Amino acid sequence: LLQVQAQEKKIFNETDAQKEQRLAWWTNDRFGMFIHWGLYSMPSRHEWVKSNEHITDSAYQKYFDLYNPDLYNPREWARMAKAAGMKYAVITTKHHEGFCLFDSKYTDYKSTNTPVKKDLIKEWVEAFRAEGLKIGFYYSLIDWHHPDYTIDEVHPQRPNNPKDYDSLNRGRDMAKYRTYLQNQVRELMTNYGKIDILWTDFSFPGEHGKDHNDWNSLELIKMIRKLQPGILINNRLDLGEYADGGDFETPEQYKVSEWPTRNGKRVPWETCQTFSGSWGYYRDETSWKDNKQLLVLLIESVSKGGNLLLNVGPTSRGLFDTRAQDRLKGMGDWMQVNSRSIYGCTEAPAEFKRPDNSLLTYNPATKRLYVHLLDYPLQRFELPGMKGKIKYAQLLSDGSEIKMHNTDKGDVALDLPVRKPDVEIPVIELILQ
Ligand code: JFZ
Repeated sequence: LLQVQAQEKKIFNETDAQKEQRLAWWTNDRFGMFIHWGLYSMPSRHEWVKSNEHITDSAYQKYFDLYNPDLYNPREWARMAKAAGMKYAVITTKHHEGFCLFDSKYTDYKSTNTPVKKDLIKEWVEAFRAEGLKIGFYYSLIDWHHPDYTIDEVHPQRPNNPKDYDSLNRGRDMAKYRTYLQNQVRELMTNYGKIDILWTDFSFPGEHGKDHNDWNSLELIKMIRKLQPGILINNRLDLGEYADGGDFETPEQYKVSEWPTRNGKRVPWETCQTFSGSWGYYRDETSWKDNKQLLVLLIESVSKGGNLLLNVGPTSRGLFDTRAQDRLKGMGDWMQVNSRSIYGCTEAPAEFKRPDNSLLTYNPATKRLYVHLLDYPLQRFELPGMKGKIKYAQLLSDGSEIKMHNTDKGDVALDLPVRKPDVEIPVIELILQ
């Protein structure tokens, strides 16, 4: 028992400073690419299509039999991620449908057995690493294909009448699934070199749900930490307060109102967001966000101390569809001149008041404050309470000086150019005293 406790201590009882150190690259980099890819890119109507439409295994089989992303070129994906200003990427190695994009010893339901015949993850890891991006694996705890995985409330074969769960699940054995899960995660943590992030998904406690007991989350996290000591693990293993619940929080698809806390302390967090609503490629979806909205998501996350993991759902041919490419290009055009307000930045200290229609970020290392102008004002722009605090002000877009005047009320007024700088959201860089 003592030995077990000592081991747990070694795995979990990091000091705050050690944890901060382990997360340092991630809190600096701020912006990553999420990739949801699987058989569901073929029906092209949501990665949950199997559950949403109650599709049986045999009816879903045609996608496996035909899966052939013949235009797959992960080096091209990595270049696009990098050009957009992203520093890390997380790909679905297996989503809820159960299909593995990697060559697992423990299943036949994998890409190597489809017409494409490749370990898609292996090529992906090599390509993204070669472009200098950090590597993350998404792994679905939920599995709608494995025969031992018990039918729960989100399973494609869930019953209309809750009384039928027991009879439906006769013969299914979650203990066997747990072993499968542990085996696959071990493969992912062993066969692909250094992995920077593991993104598990997800727990949904309840009578017909799944929680940490179903995954054996504690054993899983111990194994992962042993095999990949530096790795960052998200918070979807249902570990509660144990091990801080995970290395970072993952609020999804909505904007956080303020920096999330745990026991009164601010925690590292990352919001994941889609271009259009679904994560997997969805051909007919029309709810695509525009470039400005996506930039606001990034800036707003950093302004509250968080990261953005922005999702692309590649097509079944293996391409980023043109709508996704346009948006990545939009992010890249902005990041090319403005990334100084993103990398290494965080929430601004409370002494700096946020002017109307703006978002603030702050770089503690360089002591520079960034004002993002969401609605470009006409010429005069006031910074409340900033008198005596600013050494120099310039536009990030072209490095041109912005003249400053102190006002009688203790504010600083800036003389902005009448013509809006040629970027979606102009940024003022304030070099503080
Ligand atoms: C999950 C998946 O079901 C989805 O397909 C996608 O992979 C996404 C990134 O993660 O969806 C979730 C998981 C957790 C919450 C909401 C949707 N949650 O905690 O609110």
